[in-house]
Amino acid sequence: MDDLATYAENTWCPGCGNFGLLNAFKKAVRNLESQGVERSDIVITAGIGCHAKIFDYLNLSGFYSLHGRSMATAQGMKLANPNLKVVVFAGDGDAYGEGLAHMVFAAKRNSDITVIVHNNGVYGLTTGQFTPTSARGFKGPSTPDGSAEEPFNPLGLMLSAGATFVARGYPVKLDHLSDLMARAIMHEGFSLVDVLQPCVSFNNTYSLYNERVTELEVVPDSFEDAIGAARRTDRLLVGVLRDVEKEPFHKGLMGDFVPAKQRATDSRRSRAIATLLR
Ligand SMILES: Cc1ncc(C[n+]2csc(CCOP(=O)(O)OP(=O)(O)O)c2C)c(N)n1
Ligand code: SF4
Ligand SMILES: [Mg+2]
Repeated sequence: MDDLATYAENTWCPGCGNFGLLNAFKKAVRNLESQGVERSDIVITAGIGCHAKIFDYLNLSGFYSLHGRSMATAQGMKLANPNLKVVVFAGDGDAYGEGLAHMVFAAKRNSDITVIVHNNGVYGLTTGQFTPTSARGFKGPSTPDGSAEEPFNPLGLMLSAGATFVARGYPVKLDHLSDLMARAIMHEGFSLVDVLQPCVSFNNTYSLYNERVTELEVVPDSFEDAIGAARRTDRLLVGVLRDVEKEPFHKGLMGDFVPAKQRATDSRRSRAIATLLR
């Protein structure tokens, strides 16, 4: 029996890359449990989009967020209870478009959250508009003559923003992706797993990815080498591009304080609210 499954009917298109991503994540959860992580300490959030339906398909605690606000929600969850492992499922439109500033600042402050981006290069749920990672020339309802813009490189961007763990995965390499997810969740600090997720209905990239996706053998030695690896286009390198230690945001802000457990008294909270409203 799959005790991570829910009663929700799966409405992803047959063949969607999200299926592999979901199975890789379930495997990662079981891997973490074998390392002593309690399932109840893994909490999830999501934006709005095809990617976000994963929230309904996972029997885990969490909070369904808004398009472009999943990162802000996750940071709030972490600050309220730093003992939790907080995982965000984001779309490329969600994370790299509408919510980009939230993600850049989460990386800058090394917020201890794990962001898994279902990067399908398209607004899937709203039927095919282009996103910041759509290829130049991409045709859809909002770009009928083909997008005239170059896509940006999310890994290069997030490395520059200060992300302490950056990885890229591919659902067809399910075990490899699952290991990346588990490593990202165990990393203390901001972690990004950008998933090359084919959308069979509006951006079918399976052939391109099957031809170009190549596993990185080792983590690049330096920041510059990581950027170089992220930018390669002849090969799409999957694996960990960056993994460095740095104090996470909540530790610098609150030390070992856990607001969810050490709640302030009613009178102290009333005073704090009164000060805020003054
Ligand atoms: C604040 C807000 N802006 C826009 C929308 C409309 N909207 C819902 S899903 C979506 C696109 C989602 O694209 P992406 O984040 O890439 O997810 P995908 O469906 O591709 O997984 C948009 C524009 C919304 N629901 N809320
Ligand atoms: S529209 Fe694309 S991303 Fe959405 S379920 Fe279908 S194949 Fe997957
Ligand atoms: Mg998308």
